[in-house]
Amino acid sequence: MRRFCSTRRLFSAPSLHLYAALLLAPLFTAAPGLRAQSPAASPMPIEQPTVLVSATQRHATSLNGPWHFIPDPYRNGWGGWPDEPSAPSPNGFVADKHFDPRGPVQEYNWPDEPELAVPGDWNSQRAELLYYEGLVWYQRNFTYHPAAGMRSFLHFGAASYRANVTVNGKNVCEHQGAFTSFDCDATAALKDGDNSIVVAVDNVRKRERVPTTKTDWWNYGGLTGEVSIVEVPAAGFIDEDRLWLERGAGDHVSGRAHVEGVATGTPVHLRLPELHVDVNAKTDAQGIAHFSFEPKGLERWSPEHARLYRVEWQVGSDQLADTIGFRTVEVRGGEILLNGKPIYLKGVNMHAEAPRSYAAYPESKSGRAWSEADARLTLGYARALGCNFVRMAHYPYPDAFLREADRAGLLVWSEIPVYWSIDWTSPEALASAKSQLHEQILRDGNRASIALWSMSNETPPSPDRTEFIHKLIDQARAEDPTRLITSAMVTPFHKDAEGNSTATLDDPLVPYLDVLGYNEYIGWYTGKSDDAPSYRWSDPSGKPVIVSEFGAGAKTGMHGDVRDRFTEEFQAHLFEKQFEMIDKMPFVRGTTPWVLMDFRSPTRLLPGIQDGYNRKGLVSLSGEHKAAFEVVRRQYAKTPAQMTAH
Ligand code: GCB
Repeated sequence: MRRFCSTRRLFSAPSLHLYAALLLAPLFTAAPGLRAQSPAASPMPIEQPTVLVSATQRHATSLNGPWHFIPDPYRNGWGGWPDEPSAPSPNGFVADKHFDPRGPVQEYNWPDEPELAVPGDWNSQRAELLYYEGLVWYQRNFTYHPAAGMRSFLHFGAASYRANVTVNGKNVCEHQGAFTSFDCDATAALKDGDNSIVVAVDNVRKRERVPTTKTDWWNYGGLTGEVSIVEVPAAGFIDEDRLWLERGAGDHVSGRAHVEGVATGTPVHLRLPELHVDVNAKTDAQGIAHFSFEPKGLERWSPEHARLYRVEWQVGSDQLADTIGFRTVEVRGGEILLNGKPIYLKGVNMHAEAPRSYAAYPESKSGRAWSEADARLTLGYARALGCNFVRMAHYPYPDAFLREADRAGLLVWSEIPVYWSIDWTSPEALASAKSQLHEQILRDGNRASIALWSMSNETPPSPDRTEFIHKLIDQARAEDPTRLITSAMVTPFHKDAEGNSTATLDDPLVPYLDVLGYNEYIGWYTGKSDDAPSYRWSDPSGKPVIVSEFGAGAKTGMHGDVRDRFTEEFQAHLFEKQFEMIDKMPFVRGTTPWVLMDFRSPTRLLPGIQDGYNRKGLVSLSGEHKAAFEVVRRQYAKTPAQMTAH
């Protein structure tokens, strides 16, 4: 198995392999010193997880449901020193031992430990874990019968932030990054019959992690995505597949599939039955088969016509099916083009926060969203607002959200959690940002909805910051040249000669981006809502701009004057004035008000009003529309021409 399997790219260049290996090495390779201090460490080498693209489309054995858990603030479960080893020792909680009063000292007992629902963050399931940040051990038993000739991968939708996975006492993989999916090859550790899996999940915030120590959202911990076992033929299987429509005239579709474990020249079969496409290609020395064809009668995917096609891949006995839409996105001058035509992005910001009106498990109260039902409900609010676009702030969202966006015809801004002040000179932070970007592009590369990869949000300009993000931009362009690159930035305001507040969109990142995102909070953090229409904006780059955040807090049901903060009237009035200003900014090609729905944030403390929630939602967590919802809906009912007629 490849050591750095997760670093191989569909659009790879040889140099990329090398730098990815070097950069990701410190994250994933055990420091020799640490290993040496842990004499009881498992002798079995730990494989790095891979990303099985389209894993959720394969037949799988679900491991969702109740798992036992042990919160471990003193980190005893590692089974020895050091405090944070590269892998759990068999002396620790990974041992599926049962307490015996006459046996040796045993200070935990898995069958009697309490349970948490998986998927699910631990914070929202148990009052005593609401503020818990640290190490939690998860365990469950399951019966499994490995099929002959198959390899078995443990699929994790997301685990926040670091996960060490152990099967039957054997370490099978470690992953870092709270939001992206990963797959661990557990073939050698699984047994026929009863099995035990233990996952150490640690969500401690650290300076060198991405995101870092401060965010305006809850640091949900736990197995927050679905867990399953996915089987693929050992003789060879597709671990990456991607198809895309080329920019330019005609309907030219290109594609690639990587097949793991086969000889050069292995045939790969691709069918799109609705388009009567039936083509073959052979793997090259890297295991990649390249495709190129021009289907007749292709209907392009768009918000008005979210056409998806069934796609079937086959290599030997491995079969993989998906549904994929075909469209192009590009920038021409100051325009964003979808399928060659200018589009105005009527959007809204989101968090992957589950609404309270839907709970997959009765004991869960909102928390990190993960399911198709969460996606349908929240993206449904965006559709009701009249959106053709959502900004999935500030981190990669569950696969279910992107698939729902594909079906709902919502274009997507997808982001990595390079948020506020990252430790720009830390190699570990850069490696983490790169691996999260890589895993996101790998998993979501086939989603027609994703138009923009966002590299960052509100990062204070400095040469180190710009260099860090520039590296991410280079990586994103190399891994996916079919989408646009953006970042959400902020700009200071100055007074011009007439006393008007002015802003120039000239962040040092601008030259590297295709589309500029600018966040501003006129009327909330700066200035007065009524003054917004007098602000003067200039965009010297001529690039299209998305006003990527603007908004105000409002508690549902709180009413008062437009000058009273946290009333619905204040929020609605602010949006009216904002749209008056934005409609006069000729370079704006999209807006995403902050934010679709209220969400938990430990920094929002105002008693009786915030109570631990950011209240800038247009919708409350129980789904009630605030007055501002209607203001945004009315704005989005206008035609682009009405919005840009100055
Ligand atoms: C911002 C951030 C966003 C916050 C928001 C707020 O600028 O990008 O993450 O939640 O403001 O509510 O202050």
